[in-house]
Amino acid sequence: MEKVISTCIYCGCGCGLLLHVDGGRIVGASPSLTHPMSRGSLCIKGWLAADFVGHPDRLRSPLIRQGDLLIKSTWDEALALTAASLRSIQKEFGPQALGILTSAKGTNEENYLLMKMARVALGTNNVDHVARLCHAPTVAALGFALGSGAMTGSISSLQSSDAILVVGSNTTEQHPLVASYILRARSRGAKLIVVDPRKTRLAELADLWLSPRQGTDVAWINCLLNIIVKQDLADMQFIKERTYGFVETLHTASAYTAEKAEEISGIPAADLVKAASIFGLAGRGAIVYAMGVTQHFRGTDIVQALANLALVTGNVGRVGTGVYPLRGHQNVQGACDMGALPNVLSGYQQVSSPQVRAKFAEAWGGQLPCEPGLTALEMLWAAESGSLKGLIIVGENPVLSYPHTSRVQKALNELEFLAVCDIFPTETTALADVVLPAACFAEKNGTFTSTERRVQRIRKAVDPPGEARAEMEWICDLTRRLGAIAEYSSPGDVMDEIASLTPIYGGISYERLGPEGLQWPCPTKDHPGTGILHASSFPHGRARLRPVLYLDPPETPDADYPFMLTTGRSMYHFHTGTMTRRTSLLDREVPTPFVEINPEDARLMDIRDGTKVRVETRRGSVSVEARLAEGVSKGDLFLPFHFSEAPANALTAQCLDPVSKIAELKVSAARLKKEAP
Ligand SMILES: Nc1nc2c(c(=O)[nH]1)N[C@H]1C(S)=C(S)[C@@H](COP(=O)(O)OP(=O)(O)OC[C@H]3O[C@@H](n4cnc5c(=O)[nH]c(N)nc54)[C@H](O)[C@@H]3O)O[C@H]1N2
Ligand SMILES: Nc1nc2c(c(=O)[nH]1)N[C@H]1C(S)=C(S)[C@@H](COP(=O)(O)OP(=O)(O)OC[C@H]3O[C@@H](n4cnc5c(=O)[nH]c(N)nc54)[C@H](O)[C@@H]3O)O[C@H]1N2
Ligand code: SF4
Ligand SMILES: [Mo]
Repeated sequence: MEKVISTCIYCGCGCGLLLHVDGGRIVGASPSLTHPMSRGSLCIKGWLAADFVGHPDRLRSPLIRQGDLLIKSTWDEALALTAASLRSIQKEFGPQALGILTSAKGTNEENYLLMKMARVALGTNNVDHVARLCHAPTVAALGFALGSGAMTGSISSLQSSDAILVVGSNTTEQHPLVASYILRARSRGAKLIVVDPRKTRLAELADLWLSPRQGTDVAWINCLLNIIVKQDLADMQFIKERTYGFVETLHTASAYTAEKAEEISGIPAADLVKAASIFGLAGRGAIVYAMGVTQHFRGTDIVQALANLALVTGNVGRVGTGVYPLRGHQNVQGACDMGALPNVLSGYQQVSSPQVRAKFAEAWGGQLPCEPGLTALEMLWAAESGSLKGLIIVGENPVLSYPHTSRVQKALNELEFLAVCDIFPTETTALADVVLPAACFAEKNGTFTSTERRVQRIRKAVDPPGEARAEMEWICDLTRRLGAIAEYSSPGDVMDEIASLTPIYGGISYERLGPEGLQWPCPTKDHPGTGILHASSFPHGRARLRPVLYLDPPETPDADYPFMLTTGRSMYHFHTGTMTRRTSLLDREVPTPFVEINPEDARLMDIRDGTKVRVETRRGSVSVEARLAEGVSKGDLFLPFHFSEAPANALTAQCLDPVSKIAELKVSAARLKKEAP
């Protein structure tokens, strides 16, 4: 049996794993003992990461729509039709009528080639991906505050913290290996504060659990900052030497007394004082956060508030300190790094800069559009209104994963041409004119960049099924059919080009990427990579504090819709379930959709575990089983979005954060009805 060293396909932890191959077939996965972060551990999804690879549902040949049916075709027919359709739209309506949604499941090389295709072959900056619904507020707020949207430390650095503040992250279930480092710090004596409306497993293990009302985080974060400064626990030297904006920020935060913050967030004032003193007194404090922070209509402000808190306490740039946005998909960090975003090229180089455009134009041989493009949801709105006509979707399932399902379906149906590339048939491939079958992570070469900025290789262990191909082949083929240049001999060759154009990846090459990978910034071929950012300075000199005000969420419970609905995840499934619902051991754990409800609320409505209920919002309704959960606060409901038979996004709205354009996915007013048995 052969063991091929690779990287896990699920979450941003980026664990190292070995794929076991026997007779040309994949038979299992096990942890890499030498991986610098995961060190011989994997969570349940990692152990089972190879299970879906040989599943009989895999897409095996390109498909072309004929009426209601998707009919088997050759690659040449599918790509010829795609190229002809895109070219005719481009000719009639201009390049802004086209767009690409790339994949956080794809490799760096694939994301780079897709954003290049958008820019030089289609002539548009309309390129984006699910980071828009995930950490777009982080990219915006930390980019502004710290000069880089990435995690400032390394995951292992967390074990040296004295106090860890975990906000809106169900870490043990969604980033299990990060949780193991937090718990290691905890067992060393570090103080753990968890802020989540739900009592998560980590909250149960915390020194202090704060349970805010959904969407009120700015109030308590400002309050902590205020108390810390008033109690003389701020790092005045750090503030003076390394930041701007302290006076204005403190001025705004001073309005958030413990009493005021209690009134807004529901967190008892005494607990806020306790949290401020734990975090303020810690020599090395770290802030870890995820979707409970970002997926709000003012997500950018909440991230900024957390950055303010880290800076005022001097907790950036040293081991055990830092701001830790937990990136979700295994390569969402990389997809952003590669410039699969409408306003930047690879390495966050602005498309609006003439110098940047000239550099890429020279390397690529073509002109680049200068106007920033549309974000993911804006592309769908443009499709709905008829100004976007042609779209390529690679490795995303927006019909289930984007908010307001009926509107997403309508928008995709309005398109003149839709091509979708996936490894499985999905709710989104079902709407396509052309479906392209992809090789999965075990069937191709490339790199993923984990949440700690670690660039790591994946390696081909087995052949893809049927006619399925690594994306690189068809992306280059289509780019050429559209009249641009795309000649590469291998993914390593693409990485060499990325390195030559992208300063933070400048020293990265396949030759250098051993089992440990390399953490960017890695600017030169002899640079060892960077574990901790901002040790002595920030990319723009000093960090920027910015005052943020609390605003009520767009929808709050009322007499018609008395519950506060939040959506999220379970440990056993990944997003829209395309892979985990085809992994029998995972599907066995959570086979059906459910909504979590506080037992007391359930009792009042005569609802028991397993009672069929209908959850309704102003957008739509779904039918699920109730699950009584002590951890869910009274008046709240928690609904995972993994299930096509009860799509959570039928209920969510498309209310966007004005800066990052993320949607409010964590707060909707809802009502609950018992269904007839
Ligand atoms: N098993 C599994 N792991 C995954 C994924 C998966 O689908 N399944 N997805 C990956 C991806 S892409 C991502 S982005 C991450 C997401 O990882 P997480 O962000 O940890 O997951 P979520 O369940 O979306 O929400 C996190 C928590 O936010 C809390 N929350 C909701 N509203 C608020 C609020 O207003 N304030 C605060 N403070 N908390 C709030 C919820 O109660 C929930 O416990 O997980 C990654 N890992
Ligand atoms: N209500 C609600 N909605 C949410 C969220 C929430 O918390 N609540 N969270 C949001 C967040 S944080 C995220 S990240 C998104 C996730 O949204 P998506 O990324 O759209 O969800 P996935 O189901 O992970 O879709 C990935 C697709 O890639 C395919 N795939 C896997 N490997 C490959 C490959 O190698 N090549 C290709 N071409 N395809 C591949 C999979 O089969 C799957 O169809 O959902 C967002 N939507
Ligand atoms: S923690 Fe994340 S990367 Fe590690 S094995 Fe689990 S799903 Fe994979
Ligand atoms: Mo995500």
